[in-house]
Amino acid sequence: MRTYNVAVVGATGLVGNEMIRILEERNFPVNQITCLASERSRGKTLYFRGAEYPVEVLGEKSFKRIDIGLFSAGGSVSEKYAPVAAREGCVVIDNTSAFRMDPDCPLVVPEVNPEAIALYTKKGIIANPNCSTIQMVVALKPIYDAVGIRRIVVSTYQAVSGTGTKAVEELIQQTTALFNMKEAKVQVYPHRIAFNCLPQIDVFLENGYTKEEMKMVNETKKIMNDPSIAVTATTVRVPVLYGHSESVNIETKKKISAREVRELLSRAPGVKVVDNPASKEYPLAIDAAGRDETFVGRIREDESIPQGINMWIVSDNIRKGAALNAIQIAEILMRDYLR
Ligand code: NAP
Ligand code: 3JN
Repeated sequence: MRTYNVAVVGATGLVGNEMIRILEERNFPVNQITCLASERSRGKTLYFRGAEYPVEVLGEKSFKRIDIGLFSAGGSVSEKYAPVAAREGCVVIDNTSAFRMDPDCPLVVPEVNPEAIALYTKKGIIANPNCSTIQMVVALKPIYDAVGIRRIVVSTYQAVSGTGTKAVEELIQQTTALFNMKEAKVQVYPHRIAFNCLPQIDVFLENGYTKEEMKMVNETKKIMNDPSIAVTATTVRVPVLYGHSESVNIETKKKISAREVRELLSRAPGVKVVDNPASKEYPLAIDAAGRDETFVGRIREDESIPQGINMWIVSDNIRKGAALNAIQIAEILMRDYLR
């Protein structure tokens, strides 16, 4: 069986660390792992399969003899180094927004559009969608295939881990400080996140939406390969450590009942239905953390329109929302394209 040289760019970050863990968990056929980060990480080490690896500083020469590059060190790093890696023959799976809307780069969620991976030969770069988009399309694709979707209205409740290591530390620091009657320092977000909700994720755009909201709109249309779906999003940061939750309302093209949606989703890849209101069972971020599935519950008909469904979708934003999705892409890549 062929094995692969894999580089993880941003290996010391929340997403990069999870990638290394998942490569090990899923027994990905790694020949050699290269852990790359910035100057700040010089001298650090990381563990893979019980062995210790030095963190190397990312540079122009980092991709010689690398087969697969898993990038999660921010958009500007990807813009600069993904093409460098691709020129060396490394296939890049990029977790940032740098190439998501590039028509020559596939934007892939394995449960939804695995066939799109074939386009990777154009630039050697495959884009991983935004975490909030991934979990939503995993749950919506079976419904789209069954009855069509005319419109999606989504509101998100996003965990601080989506912003990275410093944001996780900030929520813990602020919560601890407030319990001890001390000052809660505000550094990462524009306002205090502890005991609060912030209706702003990423920067505001001219249309009044945030960049995160427009990522959900544009990425959903590209992944579903249907620019006619109407999508509107409100993205909110909440004081949760891991697990993004979403309230999703859809208008379908043909009528579908809540029971039929439950049945469809109970057979859908990557989805777990948790929907038992009588015993107060519905998806919770604290239960989704550390898990691979996208959890769906509170499935009910929208009684305000003839063909509407409401649901609550929860997933681990660092696993399915980032690292796991990227490695699932790599698994298809090696199985169908790199042999
Ligand atoms: P994080 O915990 O803050 O980690 C950032 C990582 O990037 C660290 O390894 C850091 O290395 C590295 N890095 C930063 N600047 C660099 C540079 N100039 N050269 C080389 N390495 C550099 O952040 P994270 O949560 O892991 O997220 C990282 C990125 O992944 C985000 O910026 C975003 O683009 C993407 N992301 C995507 C999703 C998604 O929705 N699919 C979700 C989360 C994150 P040092 O430790 O040396 O600073
Ligand atoms: O905030 C979240 O919950 C997800 C954040 C994702 C993110 C954070 C910084 C930069 C992204 C992304 O993946 O869209 C980016 C980016 O690459 O633009």
